[in-house]
Amino acid sequence: MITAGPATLIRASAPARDHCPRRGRGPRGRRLRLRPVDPRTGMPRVGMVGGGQLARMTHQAAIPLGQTLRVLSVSADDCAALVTPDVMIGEHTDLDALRAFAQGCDVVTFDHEHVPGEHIRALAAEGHAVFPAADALQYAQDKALMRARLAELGIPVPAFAVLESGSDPAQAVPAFAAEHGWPVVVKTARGGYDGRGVWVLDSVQALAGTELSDSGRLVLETFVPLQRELAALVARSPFGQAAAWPVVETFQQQGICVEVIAPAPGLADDIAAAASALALRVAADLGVVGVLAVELFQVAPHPAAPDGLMVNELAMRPHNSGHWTMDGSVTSQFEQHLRAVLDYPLGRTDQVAPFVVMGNVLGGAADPSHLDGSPTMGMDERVHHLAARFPDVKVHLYGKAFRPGRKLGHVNIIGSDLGELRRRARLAAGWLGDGVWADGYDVHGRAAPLGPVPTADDDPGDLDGQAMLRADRPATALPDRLLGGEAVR
Ligand code: AIR
Repeated sequence: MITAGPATLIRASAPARDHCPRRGRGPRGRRLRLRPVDPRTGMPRVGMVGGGQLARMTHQAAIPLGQTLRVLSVSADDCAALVTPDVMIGEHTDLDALRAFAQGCDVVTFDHEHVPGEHIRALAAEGHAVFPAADALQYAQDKALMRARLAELGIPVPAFAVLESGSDPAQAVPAFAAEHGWPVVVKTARGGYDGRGVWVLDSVQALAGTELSDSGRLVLETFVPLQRELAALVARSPFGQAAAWPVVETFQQQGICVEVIAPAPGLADDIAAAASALALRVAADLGVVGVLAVELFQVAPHPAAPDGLMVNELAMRPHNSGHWTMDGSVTSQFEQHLRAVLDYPLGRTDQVAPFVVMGNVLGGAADPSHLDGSPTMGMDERVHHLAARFPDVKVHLYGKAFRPGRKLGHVNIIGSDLGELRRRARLAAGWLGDGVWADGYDVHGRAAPLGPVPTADDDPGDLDGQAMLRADRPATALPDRLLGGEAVR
């Protein structure tokens, strides 16, 4: 394997030279099935099981590649179902629905990890190309399997124990704590995400009030004294080509990602390279095809983790830690996932600016559209005000119904002043999520701290007292203070 800087395309076991499996032979001379392309376009049709935001953004990436994305969605109102015309309504647990869905798809892939492995195996046995394959995906579906396999590969993971369903957590958790100390982190082996299915228990007493005994197989883990959380995102194709994006720092609140910084600030080059190499190794050893996100803990280096890196979670699909790539990398994770599952050569993963900050838009405590039962500040109006205040912030909304804490979208911002990028990303994401500017900024300009001073030049009808970007006054000709809130704090 040739290793290079984390932003560089990394070749795993095969070069990036042109290869076209559709024309005949695969990597080891294996004859590959001709692809049943979409007859309307002559281009591939990719099927994505699950209609959430990841499918929605994958659809966005499929369009310029000329591809058709077909989505299997449980509801016509799911985010991806709202934007793709090639949508089938069905359950991802229903094998017949999956079979009907896979017909006419060149390849089937996933927006989440909830498709049963036996269904994926059945589709593959019936001749469908499914990536990632069930043998790889099982390690992202089942934390107990993942921990055991990574430990077997010698990859650092927190000390853990598996508690089979039916065992008594009231005995096993204190026994684990006696060996490893409190707190004990308990995770459901399957099905949890975004903080769901995770308990941090600091005493025997904390066990009461949890529903551990009804939660199936459990993984018990030590509470790692981490310095920070990182994520290494890579992609791998069936041909064996692999690429790694710069390693990022991620920030969580109540188990939900709220912010991502690319690259991870202050991460030593050798540790960044070690994190990328670790993720590429996991991708190759587990036979992953598509995007793989490796969530990492950075800890003080010790003999079991000499680089100070431990694996927390794996995801084999586009991942929240890679949403920054939509505006911040030559190739977005969504495009790369499509390239990888179709066995195209992969795209470059370089960053397009020194820093990229992603802020998640999470539903606040109450829907700002209905604070008192009447529409007060709908999302459309919030986007409008955001655009006026921060024209450099890129907005990605998922078309989801409001729920407190739900991921409704994200914002990206690129540049070189990290502190300023973070400030804007946080303000923007918070504003979209709960309709409140955390710094007290007043959209009507009356009490904006350090707000812009209107000049005679300003159009009195301008939104929020700021100059609108008008045709007769092109953006480039506007003074900086009117572009992007330099003076709009
Ligand atoms: N997702 C899948 N695993 C983790 C995440 N965040 C994405 C997928 C899925 C959607 O989140 O795109 O379809 C579900 O979001 P929600 O808000 O309905 O729970």
